[in-house]
Amino acid sequence: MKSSLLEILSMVVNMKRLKIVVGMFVFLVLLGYGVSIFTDTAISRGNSIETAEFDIAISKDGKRFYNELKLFEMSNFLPGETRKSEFQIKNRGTVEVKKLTITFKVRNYEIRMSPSEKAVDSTPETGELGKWLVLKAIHIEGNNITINQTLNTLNGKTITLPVTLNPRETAKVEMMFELPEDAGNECQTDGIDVTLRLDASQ
Ligand SMILES: [Ca+2]
Ligand SMILES: [Ca+2]
Repeated sequence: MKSSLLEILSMVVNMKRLKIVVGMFVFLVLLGYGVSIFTDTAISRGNSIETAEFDIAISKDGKRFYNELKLFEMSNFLPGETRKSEFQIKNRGTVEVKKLTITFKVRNYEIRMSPSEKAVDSTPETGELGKWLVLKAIHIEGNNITINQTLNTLNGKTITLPVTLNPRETAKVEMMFELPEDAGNECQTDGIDVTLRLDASQ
């Protein structure tokens, strides 16, 4: 009696399952029929977005350009003398350089203490040339920027160069240095190490 009741119950459950399965089948078939209309798809492959190349380089003669290059070495500089350093900047990238700046980093040093220097210079470890040596001006592509500041004053300063550079274009730069006539013996046999950093931006 008990087992036949269980059999009936199990049949009822199976019937319900069957109904659900059949119902789902009918639903899916109907759904299939429902989307059976004209369709079309368009595909676009191989799209890409790449960034531009931003690259400036410097050269002394305009033949080969480098990311890092020593531009000048001036020795035996005398009071009253003016000297020029020339170099070129090139836009090696793929976009226009709209802003170009030059930043100075200056370090003074003593080469040695000459006898006449010893009399007036009490700091054998620290050079004094940067107190006297003046960057008079920067010429760049026909523009003249008057600077008239000592190298010590320029240390850490950034100057904007009034030039724009299209891709592959170069600009000629001249820097005029002067050691004033009244530069005294304290800067005899002194030296300055100058690092120039050029920054380009859009
Ligand atoms: Ca000194
Ligand atoms: Ca000195």
